[in-house]
Amino acid sequence: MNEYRGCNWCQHYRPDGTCLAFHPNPIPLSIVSGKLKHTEPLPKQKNQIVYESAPTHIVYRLDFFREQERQVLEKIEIVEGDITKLDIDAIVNAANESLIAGGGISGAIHRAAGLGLEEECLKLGICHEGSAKITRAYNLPAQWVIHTVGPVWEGGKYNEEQILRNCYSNSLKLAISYGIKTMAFPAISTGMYEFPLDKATDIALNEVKLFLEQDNVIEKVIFVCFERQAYDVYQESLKQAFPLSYIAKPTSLMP
Ligand code: AR6
Repeated sequence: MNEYRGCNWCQHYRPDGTCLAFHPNPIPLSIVSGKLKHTEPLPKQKNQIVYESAPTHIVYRLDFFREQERQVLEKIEIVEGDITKLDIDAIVNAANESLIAGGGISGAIHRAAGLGLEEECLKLGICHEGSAKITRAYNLPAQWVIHTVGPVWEGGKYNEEQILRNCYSNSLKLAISYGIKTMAFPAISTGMYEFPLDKATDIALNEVKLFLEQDNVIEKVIFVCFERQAYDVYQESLKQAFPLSYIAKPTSLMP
């Protein structure tokens, strides 16, 4: 059976023959190297990593992506705790369509904010899945609450993943239109709505990353985990979403 040891640059194993360095739009290794087709190694490659000199423009491109990724990563934080305690511009509520207090995080936010929040929410009417609405935060330390309604997980057949993406992108768009610079997200839909946590954290990090790549207004996005287990899952997703920052840069392309 053919052995494959990974790309010269990211040195990461990709069974599909693409280079992780170019995630989320990976390109075939044969194009990255410009020479070898790494998915079908030559006999002399057996049991050794093959190094070859990289065309200058490829190295330049990789450095460019690494720097771009680093700038986005600096704006992301993952913390364990209670979102209602955060003294930042906005916290996001994993709400229900009527925006009234429920269990889980929406109950905690409404309790801490006081009745003013519910009164304002009632005036806003229905908030559909994937959409977001904004209110003042009343007794909370934050200034604003962005309410977004995640999908109920039903096995993934009803566009749940796209709806969850919309929750993140619509919350971020709304934040920008209110001049919000620092905001915190909970793990939307992963409680009562039963969206699988690992899928949800991948979506959350990738959607926020995509957004921050295009936007310079938001300075900090905090992912708040209520439990240690969620924190660990977020950390794993972070590595996947920012491969260039978590994979050691080869010191030399030629041994
Ligand atoms: N701070 C941070 N995260 C929290 C907090 C908190 N104080 N409390 C819970 N979480 P859920 P959903 C986490 O059920 O799945 C409500 O009743 C929790 O551990 O609050 O989107 C609404 O009214 C979980 O990871 O929201 C809706 O009816 C995540 O927040 C429905 O539940 C989301 O859990 C929404 O369900």
